[in-house]
Amino acid sequence: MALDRNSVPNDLSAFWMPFTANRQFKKAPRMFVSADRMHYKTADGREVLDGTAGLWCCNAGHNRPRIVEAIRQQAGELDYAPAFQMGHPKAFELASALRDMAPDGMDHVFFTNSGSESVETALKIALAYHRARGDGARTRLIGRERGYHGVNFGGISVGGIVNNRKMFGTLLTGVDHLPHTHLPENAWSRGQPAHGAHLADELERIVALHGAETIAAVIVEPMAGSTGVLLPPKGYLERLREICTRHGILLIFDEVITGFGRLGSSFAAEHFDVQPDLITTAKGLTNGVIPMGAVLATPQIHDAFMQGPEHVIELFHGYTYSGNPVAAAAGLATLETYREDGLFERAAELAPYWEEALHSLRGTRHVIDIRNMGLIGAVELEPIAGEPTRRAFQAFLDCYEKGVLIRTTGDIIAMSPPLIIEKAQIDQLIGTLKEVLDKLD
Ligand code: PXG
Repeated sequence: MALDRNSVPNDLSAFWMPFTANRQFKKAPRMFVSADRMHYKTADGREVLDGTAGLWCCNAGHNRPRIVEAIRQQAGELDYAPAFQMGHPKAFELASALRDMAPDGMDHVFFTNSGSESVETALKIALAYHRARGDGARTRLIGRERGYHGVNFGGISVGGIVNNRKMFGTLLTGVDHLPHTHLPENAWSRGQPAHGAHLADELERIVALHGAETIAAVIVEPMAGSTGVLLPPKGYLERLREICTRHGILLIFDEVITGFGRLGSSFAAEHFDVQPDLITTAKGLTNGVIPMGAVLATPQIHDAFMQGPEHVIELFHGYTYSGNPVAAAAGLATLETYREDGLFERAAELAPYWEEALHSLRGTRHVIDIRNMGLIGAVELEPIAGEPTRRAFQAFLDCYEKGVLIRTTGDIIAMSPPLIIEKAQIDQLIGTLKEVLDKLD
């Protein structure tokens, strides 16, 4: 198929696009028509360097033969099998492979189809776990300001991104929030910032207010991605863990972004050496190619459900597509690709180069902060007075015209390239951004 403007459909009206300025987009559409390794190709035939791994998900880059072939084969062999009361081999194989890759003690895997569903699943497992143990008064869920846990009702209730919440009514009750960890004194931090471990003590205040015996779980992103890359202050996650343990509260790490090598380790839990009770994943699990998510749980949680008569369903939860065969095949091929190419190690090796390149933007017009860890980076811009988000979005559009894809949230530019990125491509990404910022109003 010719990759020119003619391949853009004439009628864009039916598709109500997610998290998109629909009217603006449809006046000047930005269409990708193919992708390979580090690059997208646009409908007008240009190559665009993928500085964001799609939406933080294509960690192995695009069009990876092992994944493509696994999907093709699986679709021809077993396209679908009922997810309830029936099984198929690949879902079990993938669960085992995930367990083997996960931090010690995350032995059980519940499949979902997205990060949002993983979050709902983890919250429900946390509530049901306490109830199964006769501790059913533990119904409160604690999130954090600026947290992103997907877009379903549980997720936006514990989440702390105001625009994602305010249009949608009263949400879950019995939810409280920790303060976010973004402190001005941490500006220009490389890796984990020095200040802010004390913010975990706010959990003690919440416990004192409500009573530990009413609190089921705390959910946080070990590194907050969507809100604009907020690293956990040194000692913060450890203290959160300690307080949760002391009060019998489950700790959920939402690793939808941080899972699968983004920080240079398989999971953030391993990277920070803090053990949660539940981990939510999605995105990189299948390299973004097929929708799939998973919740990892400890034996303590899993085994609490494995009681009573054996013919009775233990957890009344699941999705038509939980462990879908084609998704499971994609997941297995993805994990093999990560391992075969040593991509998590590669991310760790590249991280210092990435850090230097990013921080070379210090002093560039409009830049007020830079943050990084692993192959993640954020460049925060001074907003235009009275017009928040506008400057960063213009930077996004200009970068796209110049052949690199970045992502913006508010006035923060976030970058998270596939873990296969080359140093010269890091230079191109950061160099283009600098060029764009230098010219931006
Ligand atoms: N938890 C976390 C921590 C996430 O980052 C979700 C849950 C929800 O996943 P699903 O698969 O339901 O979208 C996410 C998703 C961005 C961006 O640019 C971030 C996400 C999704 C799309 C864009 O920051 N995070």
